Amino acid sequence: MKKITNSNRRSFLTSSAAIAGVAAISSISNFNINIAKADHASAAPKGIPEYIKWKNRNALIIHTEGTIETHRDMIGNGIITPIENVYIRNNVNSLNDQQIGNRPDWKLEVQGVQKPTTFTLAELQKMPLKITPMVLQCSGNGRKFFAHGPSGTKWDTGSAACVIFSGVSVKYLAELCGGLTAGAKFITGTGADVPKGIDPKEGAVERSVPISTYEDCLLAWEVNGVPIQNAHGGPLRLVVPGYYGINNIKHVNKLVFADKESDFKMMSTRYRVYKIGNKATANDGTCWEMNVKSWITTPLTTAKTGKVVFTGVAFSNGTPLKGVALSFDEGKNWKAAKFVGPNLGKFAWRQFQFEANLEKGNYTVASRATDEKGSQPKLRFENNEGYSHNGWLDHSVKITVA
Ligand SMILES: Nc1nc2c(c(=O)[nH]1)N[C@H]1C(S)=C(S)[C@@H](COP(=O)(O)O)O[C@H]1N2
Ligand SMILES: [Mo]
Repeated sequence: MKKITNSNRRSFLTSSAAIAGVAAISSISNFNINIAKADHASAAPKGIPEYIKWKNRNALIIHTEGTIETHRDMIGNGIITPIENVYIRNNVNSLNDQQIGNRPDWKLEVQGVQKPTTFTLAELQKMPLKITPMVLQCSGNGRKFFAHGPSGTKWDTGSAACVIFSGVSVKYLAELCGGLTAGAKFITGTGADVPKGIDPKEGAVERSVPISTYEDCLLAWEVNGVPIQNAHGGPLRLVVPGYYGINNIKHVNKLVFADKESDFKMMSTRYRVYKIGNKATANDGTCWEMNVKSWITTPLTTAKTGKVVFTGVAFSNGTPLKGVALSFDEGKNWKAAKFVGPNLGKFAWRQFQFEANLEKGNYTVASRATDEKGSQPKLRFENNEGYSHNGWLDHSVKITVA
């Protein structure tokens, strides 16, 4: 087993930057009713796997049974992505109702605190609420642009969404358990969706994030105002705002505060950012904080001459956004777009718009977001697995104006 040394470890963001409800008991039964509706809609639309038949077929690109993305222009214009349109990425099949059992009885074990305690969902739901609008994005979003053909789903822009998670603060829970044990440097969450017949160390989704996320993390049971569906990790999900999708553990049943990262494969060698052709090691950067990113969502192919309104989204790891600019000449000149709609907090994305007056012709239009730490780079950062792509050139759109 590889010895893990944490001192020289950095999140990919850092390394790439260097290179370039308080639910009353009575309402818990309603939770079950809502879930039943969502997970048991009458018939699955064509091409939609049975376990997510409640999803909006028109909004989705089905890569495989467990990897489904949102069309670039189907995230909606209301900042928050409708849950029927939100992407799905499963390493392991989602738990079904039978595996989950009676939802209020779902158990979460908390360790690495003064008084290790196991809580039920019903108990968590009586605690003070923490509500966080945030971007959920797979670390492989944009992988389709990598020319070396990395294995894994060839996501375009659609393994990303902006959603609102509601639950209880991880810090609140730890304090209820007498506080952290001395020397806690990481928060580790484990999913109950352990593949059958495989050593959990090899197959279970267990990830660690730095203790610096302590104040932001939550254990969520609702998304966009409804109980978290099975496919999105119900009944309880660890949410780490500003961090890539994989750190947001679905079906979480264990939370550990420790001085070391998990030695499970999902942490030690998966989701590592390393040179093309190399093998992953636990010393390569891991997919933690998201880098600053934006993309245009409409128009994507054609427009009429005259006034053309470009719309898109921009976000960061929580570092305040300064703005978004558009270029029609591959980055020689940039013009400021304006943000529209309310700011839902540092972890949510902002929608931007830009009005252009365009004559007949072909245009390549790029968007570039800037936060207080810097701007999106022009090019992707090449890496074996095709992670963390935030280059503006690949994400530009080619529009024919007629
Ligand atoms: N337990 C568990 N958590 C998980 C996963 C999983 O397969 N099992 N997939 C991860 C990955 S890679 C991503 S991108 C997000 C996807 O979340 P979504 O399917 O709700 O959109 O969940 C993460 N959390
Ligand atoms: Mo992911």
